[in-house]
Amino acid sequence: MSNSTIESVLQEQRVFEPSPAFSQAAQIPSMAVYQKLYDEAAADPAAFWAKLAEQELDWFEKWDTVLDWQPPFAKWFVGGKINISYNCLDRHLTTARRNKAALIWEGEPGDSRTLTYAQLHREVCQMANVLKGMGVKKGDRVGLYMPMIPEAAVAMLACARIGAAHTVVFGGFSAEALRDRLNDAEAKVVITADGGFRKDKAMGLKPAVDAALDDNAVPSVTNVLVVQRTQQEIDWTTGRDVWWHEAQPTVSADCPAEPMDSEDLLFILYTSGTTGKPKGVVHTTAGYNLYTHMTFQWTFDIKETDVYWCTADVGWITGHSYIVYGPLSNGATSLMYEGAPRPSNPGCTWDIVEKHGVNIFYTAPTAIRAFMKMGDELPKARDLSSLRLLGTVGEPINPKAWMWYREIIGGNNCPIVDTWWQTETGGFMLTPLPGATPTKPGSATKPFPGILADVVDAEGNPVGTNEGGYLVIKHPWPSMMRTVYGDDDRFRRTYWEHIPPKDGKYLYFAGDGARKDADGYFWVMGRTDDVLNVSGHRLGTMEIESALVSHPSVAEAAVVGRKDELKGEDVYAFVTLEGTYTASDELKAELKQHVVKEIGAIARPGEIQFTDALPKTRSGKIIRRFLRNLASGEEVVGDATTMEDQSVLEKLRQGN
Ligand code: 7RM
Repeated sequence: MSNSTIESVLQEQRVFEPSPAFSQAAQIPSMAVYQKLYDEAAADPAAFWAKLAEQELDWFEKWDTVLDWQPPFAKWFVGGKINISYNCLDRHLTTARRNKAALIWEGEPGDSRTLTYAQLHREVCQMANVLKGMGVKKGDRVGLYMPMIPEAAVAMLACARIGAAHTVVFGGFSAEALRDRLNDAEAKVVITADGGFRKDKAMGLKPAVDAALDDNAVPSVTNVLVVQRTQQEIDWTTGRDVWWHEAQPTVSADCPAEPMDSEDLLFILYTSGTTGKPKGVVHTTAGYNLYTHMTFQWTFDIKETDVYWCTADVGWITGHSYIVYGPLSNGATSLMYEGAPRPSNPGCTWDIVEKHGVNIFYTAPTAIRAFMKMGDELPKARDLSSLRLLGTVGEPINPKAWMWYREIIGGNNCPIVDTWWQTETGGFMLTPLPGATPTKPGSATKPFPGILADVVDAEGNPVGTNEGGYLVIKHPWPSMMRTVYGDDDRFRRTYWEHIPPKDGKYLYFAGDGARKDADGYFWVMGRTDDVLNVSGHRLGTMEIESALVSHPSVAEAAVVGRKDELKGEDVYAFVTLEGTYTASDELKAELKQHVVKEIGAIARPGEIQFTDALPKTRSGKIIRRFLRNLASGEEVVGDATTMEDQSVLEKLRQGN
């Protein structure tokens, strides 16, 4: 991490204590209580988690072994039988929560719907029975390609109910990206919608599913279940495609939850890595249920009457863990919004907070920066006094945005929980507990109880106070990813061998750099690998390079991140062309569109620079460091003597 970044982080020195009123009412009311939990968990993690598993979840059968750790493979609650759909639904039906709102949904053109726990349970059972009717069995995989509508949550819970693993593909991904993921998972059924609304526009989803499945390109898929949302004209494949609204009335609303082994596959979620092919991150049932349950409960200090709103999309891990599973397992009310702040109504986010009296609001720094840019008048014109807790996730938050969030949205009265975690970790790893932890703007503060985190050097030795290093986790936790789907070897290489294991001790390396200050607070600095963070979305530079090179005009491509005020990082691509092609603005536009087609709009390069050659070492490795400097208009720093051809740099500087 560059010195300038560290300095900008260090500028804000203030510490914010939770108010006495907040602490008094909180589940974890003080640092003393946090420390006690932390110490207890650190001394005997298995005992700590076992106690909570017993107290907090319903089991069909208790486990024999809490943790079976054969590094780097962990199994939690071995021998136990459990179902997360049961824990999210059935067990609430015999309590006062039966008629409580489970999901409040705000649709983009002003539609609105509330599903109580009883109603959600009914829909989930029906969809589970429709899936069974299509031949979906325990152990099968089901692909989801959905807009942000209640049926997305219904579909996830329906899969979990019958023991089928879901793999949700973000609706913004292209047909090509969808096809690759469905094939890797060998999905049997795809659940989608005709389309979804986003920023006043209806966008198609079913057409992308059709394109992905064209010419039998995904031979494992036998059926497509389609939810009607936009009523767009869509193509129909008889025998394969089924309307949800036609199937729903034909099935029973009774579908007992399948008892699952603790370690049965719950879902696969694909995420970007250093190499080209996205990784299928594998999460299993019991440990994921427990960990998302506990982190949701303590970090959001959830109260029975709270309305909680997480603005993520269910296509990302944040949507899985903290729109669906964590909140519902706790019997909370989770608000789901279909769209994004839209041109015709830039204040809609705050309208929704006011309309539903939202108490807990969880969003990303990129959104906070966008809200900031829209001006203070929009939030100030609404009554936001229902808010009592704010959260952020996805990338390091700059102290300026943190302060704005606190003052303008939180009225100086709401703690902010800056939660650091990943698709791979399943749930929060570093986070304040809002009634206990004094917060520092820009720091994700301290590990959740049961998480042993540290900052180490390349050999795995702890670094000194305020020294930069690799952020690692030293002990397995219940919701850690179990493997890369179908590729144990890649799992081991990617996460556990980057820092070589010593004396049988394995360190989980997350891919982020960090430092720890004198108070033991962690400051996450961002990725140390070739992964970009664009608006809180992870993109591998290799993925985008592969997409570019698949265009006939491109000989070679190198993608780097360029600092962007709103998005955090933007995609900047250097491209060399095949001999018969010449650089032009039309070709630039075509290449950008090509990336959108191959991956999706989130990966569209902000800038493409054509060049005759890329800077390389004598052994042929692209020197990305130089390219990063060039992309952000900085002086090219560092040693250039390893370069094969010095003139390349000079040419690049001059823009060609
Ligand atoms: C939840 C999620 C993971 C990457 C991670 C970090 C970055 C996420 C924070 C953060 C600083 C945070 N999953 N990241 N949260 N960096 N502070 N609070 O985002 O798999 O999509 O991305 O996101 O680099 O490695 S993810």
